Amino acid sequence: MAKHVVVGTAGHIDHGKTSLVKALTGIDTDRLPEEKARGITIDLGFAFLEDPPGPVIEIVDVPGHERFVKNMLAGVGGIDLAMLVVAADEGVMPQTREHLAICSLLHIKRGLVVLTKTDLVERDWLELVKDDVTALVRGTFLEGAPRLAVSAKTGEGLSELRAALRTLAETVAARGLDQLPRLPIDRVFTVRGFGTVVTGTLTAGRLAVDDRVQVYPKGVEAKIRGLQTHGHPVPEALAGQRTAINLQGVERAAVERGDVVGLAGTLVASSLVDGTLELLADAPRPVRSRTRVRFHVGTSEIMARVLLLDTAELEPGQTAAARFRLEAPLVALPGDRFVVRSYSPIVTIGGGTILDVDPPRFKRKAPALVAHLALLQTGSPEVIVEEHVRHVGASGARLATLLGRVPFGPEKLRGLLERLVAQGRVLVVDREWYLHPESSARLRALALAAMEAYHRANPLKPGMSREELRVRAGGADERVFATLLTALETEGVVASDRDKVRRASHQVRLTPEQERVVDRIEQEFLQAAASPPSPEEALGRAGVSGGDEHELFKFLVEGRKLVRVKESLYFHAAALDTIQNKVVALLRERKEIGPGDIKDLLGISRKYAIPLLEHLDARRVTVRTGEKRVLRGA
Ligand SMILES: Nc1nc2c(ncn2[C@@H]2O[C@H](COP(=O)(O)OP(=O)(O)O)[C@@H](O)[C@H]2O)c(=O)[nH]1
Ligand SMILES: [Mg+2]
Repeated sequence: MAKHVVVGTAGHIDHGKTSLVKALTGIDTDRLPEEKARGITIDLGFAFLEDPPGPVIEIVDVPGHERFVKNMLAGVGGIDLAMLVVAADEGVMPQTREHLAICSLLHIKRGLVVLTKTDLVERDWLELVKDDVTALVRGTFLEGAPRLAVSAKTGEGLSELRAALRTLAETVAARGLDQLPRLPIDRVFTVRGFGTVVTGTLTAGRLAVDDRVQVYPKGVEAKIRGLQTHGHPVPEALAGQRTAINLQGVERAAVERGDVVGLAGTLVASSLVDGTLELLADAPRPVRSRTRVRFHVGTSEIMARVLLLDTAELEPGQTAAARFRLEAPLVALPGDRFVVRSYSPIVTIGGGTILDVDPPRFKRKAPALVAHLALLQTGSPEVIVEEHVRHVGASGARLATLLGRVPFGPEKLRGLLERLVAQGRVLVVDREWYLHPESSARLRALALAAMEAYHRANPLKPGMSREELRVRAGGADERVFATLLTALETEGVVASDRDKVRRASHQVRLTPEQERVVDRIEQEFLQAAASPPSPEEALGRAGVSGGDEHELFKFLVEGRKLVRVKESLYFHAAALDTIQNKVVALLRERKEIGPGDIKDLLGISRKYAIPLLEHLDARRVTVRTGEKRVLRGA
């Protein structure tokens, strides 16, 4: 497939951008009736140049009017090359500077400068304007870039411009496909018979027909019914292509410019993002914390308050760590560049790089936050991933969750996690689920402390329930907690018995007096066999008062010496086994028995006979048929 390169125009109003695009491509990008009537560009326009086998050059024509810089920003977010247009008769003007600053802030790497309307000026004048432009682009990404003089009216210089664009387009590196696909929406419309269509530049990854997608930040779910790139239906769109998506299952009204199409369940909508803030050297005034700004990322514009993290005031030309509290949710990924404009007057004052889209909610802990951001900004890819796993804490992080928070695609992230696991810097909870060793150590300390506290408070209990321990250890995720317990058992630190766990070193120790009481109670039940005493009676005969809530009675039940058959009715475990054997033997002989047979067999009253039969039913030894019992499975 031919390479696609997106070129964005930039420059002051009336400098001939739209005329130039039309002269180059034959396409009039001013489509709106109002644009036609007023002769100015209000919103974005789209055109393309196809010259096989050369790259397909897609052009986004932006408005130059200062009132529509917002639309210009939505258009240049995804471009590869900037074409800065300066009218030879007017020279450098305010939006020439502002658009250049915006392209620089967005880290657009390459482009060219076009001096238009050369038919209107003399040679000498053109030379003066060229000098101005040289001074303007000095120190920017356009320093040393190709510079062409053209006239859209006479056609002079157009073929040279086409050739220059083509040469430049050849140098644009293909975008990475190992990234979460994202398409910041710049237009939404309906096509009769097809429904909702959105367009934008696919900034990363690939999207295919039938993909399940979501429109973020609202999370509206949809399926891709069709895809087009510059007018042709395609089965798949790749990073860098201007793409139209026909969305199935979405109302036109549910989607707007600024929203982002991504695969279902991949992106994060956040009202808080952290990053760097670079104030332009010619920003009109310093920025203080709580300053209200317009935050532009992708095709969206969202109001936000700046919180400076390591300085009280940011001077023009300086850079600082900043948190942005957004007035509506934003969808971005770390590494995205953004532009900031002042609330009033509306001028571009700076921009920066997003470092964290799901930042820790630290309060008054700016130094820790600044250190965290410094790691995300300058750390190696491994350090960045480790830092994110550290920050999710005891719940651990799943690969799918991490993907929406790191500047790496799925393949790269998998590789990084594998390396971190091999180095012991990240632990595995389960498939594609990770935990930081610090979180594991913290959870381990909490769990051991909770167990010790429990043993101190309940010296006669052999152990505590796993669930109670999990809750007392801070309510860690069940899977994370189970992994920890397994590790502790393997190490021999913790022992478990069915759903009860204890410190391996824990032993129930009775005083001589307690031992005497326990022995006596046990003897009472053993001797009484099939006609056991009530708990109160047994305790009374051992010289203590109380019922089955007494700690020594519970000790016998938990130690499974005594078995509860129904409320207030306990049997000694050995006695129950004997009873069961006798009943089974009788059933083998008679095939079926009733309560009367049990009474005779064991010499007991109905008070015991009925609960015992029900207990044997519950133990799945017998089955009831009418008033009779038969052996289960017989
Ligand atoms: N003489 C001359 N006029 C031009 C040329 N290019 C554009 N214009 C005129 O300049 C005005 C503004 O052009 P337009 O393309 O709308 O500028 P934009 O606002 O930068 O898009 C229009 O009246 C055009 O006809 C040119 O190369 N020569
Ligand atoms: Mg225009």
